Amino acid sequence: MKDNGIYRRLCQNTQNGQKQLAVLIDPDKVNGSRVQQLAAAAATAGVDFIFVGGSLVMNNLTREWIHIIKQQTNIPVILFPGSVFQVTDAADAIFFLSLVSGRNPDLLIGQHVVAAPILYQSALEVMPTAYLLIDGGKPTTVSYISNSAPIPADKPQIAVCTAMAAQMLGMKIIYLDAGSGALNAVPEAMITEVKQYCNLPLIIGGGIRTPQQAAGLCRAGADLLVIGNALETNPNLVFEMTKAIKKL
Ligand code: 1GP
Repeated sequence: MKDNGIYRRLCQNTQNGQKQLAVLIDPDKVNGSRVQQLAAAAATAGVDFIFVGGSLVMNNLTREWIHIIKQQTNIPVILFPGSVFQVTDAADAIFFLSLVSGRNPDLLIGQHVVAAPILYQSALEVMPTAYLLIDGGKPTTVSYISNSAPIPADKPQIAVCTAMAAQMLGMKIIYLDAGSGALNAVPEAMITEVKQYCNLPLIIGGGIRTPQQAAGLCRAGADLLVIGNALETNPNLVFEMTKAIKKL
């Protein structure tokens, strides 16, 4: 298995209490010039990671967009794939996501078996990640496509037990996602409780729109925030977002 230093960097920043920001680029929601603009803004703002992927992707542009990103910046690019079709070794690493909040065997282990031989031969760093879908106030593409129920937002104990089990199974990252375009981000109380019981890097995404909200989620215990929609429509928001979390 490859070590491109990505997981080590995530852990180091987490241990140092340095809050991190990732820009999520969904290949379908942007065109080439928007990708270029987002990557350039991310580089200037000091963003930590760029994620590329989506739960349902119609255009086969993942590889092309990563090449554009790589021309703009050397920020590590991590695949955030909705399916095995999005795997490309143009990126530096991949979240090997297991949808542990759901009970769909294909997304717990099935797709992983199909992807394993491809990943084995690729240059990607593979990061085993427990992916927990949290109810964000409306149905999202990921809940529909994954055919799985999200964890209710007012049941932090379910998230805690799920994250604990994932850590005991040897997963290396916990990712709580309210889903792209969620009305409500993951509740701060849930983040705090999960962080209390798990000492893995904690990623939070879905429905994050303002710097104030981002700061609150970091104070609650998030180590890395992921923002997609809000930056796709306004790339310059990345400057305020990084300022808000880096000063914590
Ligand atoms: C990634 O689902 C998030 O984890 C992205 O959500 O597009 O709402 O920022 P937004």
